[in-house]
Amino acid sequence: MKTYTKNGIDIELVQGDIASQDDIEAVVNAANAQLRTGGGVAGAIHRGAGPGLTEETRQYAPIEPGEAVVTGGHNLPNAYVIHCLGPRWEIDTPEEELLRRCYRRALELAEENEITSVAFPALSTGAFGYPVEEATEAAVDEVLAGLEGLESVERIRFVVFSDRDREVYREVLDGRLG
Ligand code: AR6
Repeated sequence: MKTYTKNGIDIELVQGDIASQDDIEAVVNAANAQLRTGGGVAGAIHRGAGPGLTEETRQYAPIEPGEAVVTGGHNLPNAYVIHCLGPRWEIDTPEEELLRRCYRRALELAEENEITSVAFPALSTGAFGYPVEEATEAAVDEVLAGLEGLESVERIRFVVFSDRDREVYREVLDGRLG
């Protein structure tokens, strides 16, 4: 794990499984519009949470790109899941604005629920096809832009799956915060 600090907030970079972040209060799901299970992050989160999660999300579906909703964590080691629908590359436009809105809305929901720690996967960069370099810059810049307004959130973690994604995040975070 690599840790950076800005505005008194810890920003962490971890390589691993979003469904195994047991020291984090809220994990973010790379959701689909129906808020059901799927591949990648959504599959891992729904498997870890169990069927109670789908029962809870049903009332909120469908959501639009850029939107987010919060639920309990059920059988996950986290109290909350914040479900974000990222944009599909070259389909949901403008992609950068919609992707940034996901990160912003997730942090707003964390604040409304007095959550202290949030872990984000690399939204939209898997099945949704958003190029990882551009997505990482948008993610990091939007999170950093929102730090000053945070009162309850003390720790934000980026969770990446692949070696390559770790390198991309590392480079962007070092460039902004190193
Ligand atoms: N933990 C952390 N990161 C992961 C994990 C995991 N367990 N699994 C994959 N990744 P994706 P999207 C990485 O496809 O692009 C779903 O099927 C992955 O390598 O999960 O927003 C939903 O149902 C990639 O870097 O999310 C939606 O339909 C990143 O997480 C759609 O895919 C995001 O990949 C959402 O697509």
